[in-house]
Amino acid sequence: MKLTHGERSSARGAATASRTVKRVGLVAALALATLVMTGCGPREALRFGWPTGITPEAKAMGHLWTWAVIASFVVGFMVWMAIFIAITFFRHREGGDSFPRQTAYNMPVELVLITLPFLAIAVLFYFTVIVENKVEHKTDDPGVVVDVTAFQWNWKFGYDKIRQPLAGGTGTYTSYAAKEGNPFDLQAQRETDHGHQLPLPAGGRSDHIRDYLRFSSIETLGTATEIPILVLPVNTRIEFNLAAADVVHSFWVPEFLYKRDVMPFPKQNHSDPRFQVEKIERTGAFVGRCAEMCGTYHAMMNFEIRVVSQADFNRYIALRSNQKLSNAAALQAICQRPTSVTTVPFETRRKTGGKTPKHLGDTWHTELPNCTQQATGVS
Ligand SMILES: [Cu+2]
Repeated sequence: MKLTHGERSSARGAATASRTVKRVGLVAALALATLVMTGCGPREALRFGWPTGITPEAKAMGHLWTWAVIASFVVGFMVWMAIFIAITFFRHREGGDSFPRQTAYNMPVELVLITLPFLAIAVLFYFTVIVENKVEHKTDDPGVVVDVTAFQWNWKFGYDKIRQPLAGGTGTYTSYAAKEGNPFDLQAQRETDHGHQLPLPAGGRSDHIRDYLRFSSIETLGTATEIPILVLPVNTRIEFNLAAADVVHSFWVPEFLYKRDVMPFPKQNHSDPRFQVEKIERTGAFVGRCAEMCGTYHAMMNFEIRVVSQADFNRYIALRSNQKLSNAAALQAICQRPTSVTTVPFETRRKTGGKTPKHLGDTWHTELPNCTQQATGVS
């Protein structure tokens, strides 16, 4: 049987349509396969690449991000459809007028096109402000106040004050802030005690102008051979008080989904150096990094946050303050891995002989196996 011209072209049209359906099906199948093969669950996929948050603030930001991306997809889909309709149904036809019907000054259309984007902005703005207020919220009674000092190119952590009991209520604060003497002398003394002279935080200048820097009787100092581990209690409000001894750094813990610039002279730079997290919801080890380009070894300016139970944290502080144990020794005494499990110190020698360790341990389970806790020296 012979096909007429019209029948032949409609048959061709049907073939093209089925090919398009096949292609769309293939793309959808590939997308699904990618999702399944990467082991992503729906929750994982909806985070669109963000880390799992470990604070209520991080969770709120994660949800805002998820909904903002979904909203962008909806708007994007509407725009793509509008483009598709325009290029499909309103294309120039053979023998048609040179201009299609013009619809400028169509009031209802203009109003819709102005109102819709403003609505989208207003909704995004509203939820952004709600989440921002939650993230920036501070109370007067955090469980632990930590002093963070960033310097080229490492970190120093000190415990400014700790409330007892840690869990809620009106406890009393114990302060570990070093009040007497020139803090730079204290620092120099400590570094000499350590066995070898290290440069002072303020680039070796023992000047007195950096009076915003804080020093504590319990400090953890990162060096070229040791990643500083900041030990914190789980389920406790923590305040971070940031200060830079030299240039601008940035305090970033990816699992907090939050970073804040660490400024020298915060007052003169009109910056608020304090922020709080309501609580860290789980124990474990979490890497922290400098997120502001601060010089040659910026990329190696890593630290670790080690979250332990409140009882272990109390023991850790007692061991460090009463028995003057080092950070590593105190960690070991509370049955925690004494060195970082999330990152390694930067090897400054050119040849490492491939000795950089790859597997440091389980970041979710940092307890030492078969370990009994050491006495804290207090009853
Ligand atoms: Cu830095």
